Amino acid sequence: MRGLVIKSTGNAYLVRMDDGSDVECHIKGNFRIRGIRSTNPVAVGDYVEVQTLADGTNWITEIEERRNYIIRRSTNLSKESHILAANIDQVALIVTVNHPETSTTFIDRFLATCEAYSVPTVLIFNKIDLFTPDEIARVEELRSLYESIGYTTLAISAVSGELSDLKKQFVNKVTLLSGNSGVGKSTLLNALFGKEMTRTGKISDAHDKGMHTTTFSEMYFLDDITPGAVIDTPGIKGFGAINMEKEEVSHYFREIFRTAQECRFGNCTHTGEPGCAVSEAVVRGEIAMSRYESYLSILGDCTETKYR
Ligand SMILES: Nc1nc2c(ncn2[C@@H]2O[C@H](COP(=O)(O)OP(=O)(O)OP(=O)(O)O)[C@@H](O)[C@H]2O)c(=O)[nH]1
Ligand SMILES: [Mg+2]
Ligand SMILES: [Zn+2]
Repeated sequence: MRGLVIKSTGNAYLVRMDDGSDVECHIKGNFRIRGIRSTNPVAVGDYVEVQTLADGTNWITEIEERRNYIIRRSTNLSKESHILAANIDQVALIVTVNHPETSTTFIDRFLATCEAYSVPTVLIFNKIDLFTPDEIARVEELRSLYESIGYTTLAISAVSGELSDLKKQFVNKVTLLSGNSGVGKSTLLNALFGKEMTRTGKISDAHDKGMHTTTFSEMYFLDDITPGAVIDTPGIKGFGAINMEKEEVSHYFREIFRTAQECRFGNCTHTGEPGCAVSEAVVRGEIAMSRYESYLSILGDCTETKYR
């Protein structure tokens, strides 16, 4: 019978079958999907075929072709990658300018990956109840930067805020919640539901970082957003961008891609070539230095992977 994977703990999967029942399933050790090398062959959001054996155990035997998915390498150099979720309508990337601080490199690497897989992304700046005026100014500065590039952004407080604008973003869509540990993904999920659906954790006093409280991915169904759903996932540290060709990287930075049309050379990598419109726009402040640095950092990974 067919079903939808709604929870993944790494070694077991919870599948909502077409008849509405939830069934715990396993996969054979040698189960692999052609062409994708990942630590998890099956992800939340996958539609699968399940067979029940005589001993009552349930096994995933097939995965339907994915409409899309988001994949990341755990570190820049690791060859193993991990599928965050499959068949999603959008990513809500939760970020915080402090407690913990999400780096712009992380944001940009994440955004570039979503561009590569053509998944729309909403940037959600959380914990605004907590911030000093300077930190609020930083939130506004980043929001206007990403809005100017063409992203939708929101500033919210998952603990004390009014979330109706946010909820509108989730209606009729399957949304993947992602971000660093401790930014408030699970807190936001609980706030959307108005009750405790999943555990949340403290920020460590010593490091001002999350403690990796959520250890599995799970899809939650909320009446108000039906037929949409929200997928809470474990916090992630680095974001090693997926394998990209050097020439391809600029395609995933919208403003760099637009500006690159004016570069003198068609194969310009925007790293010091004469007549480079991108470098000029960076100097004039029309392209943010932080974005340009993120672009260079992914470009660096490409070179590194190639010569290893
Ligand atoms: N002041 C304030 N605290 C928040 C807000 N959102 C989350 N927190 C707190 O931040 C801490 C971490 O929240 P979680 O929801 O567990 O974070 P997470 O992103 O799910 O973290 P992982 O599961 O480890 O990836 C908790 O102590 C929350 O109460 C917010 O908007 N304002
Ligand atoms: Mg969590
Ligand atoms: Zn150029």
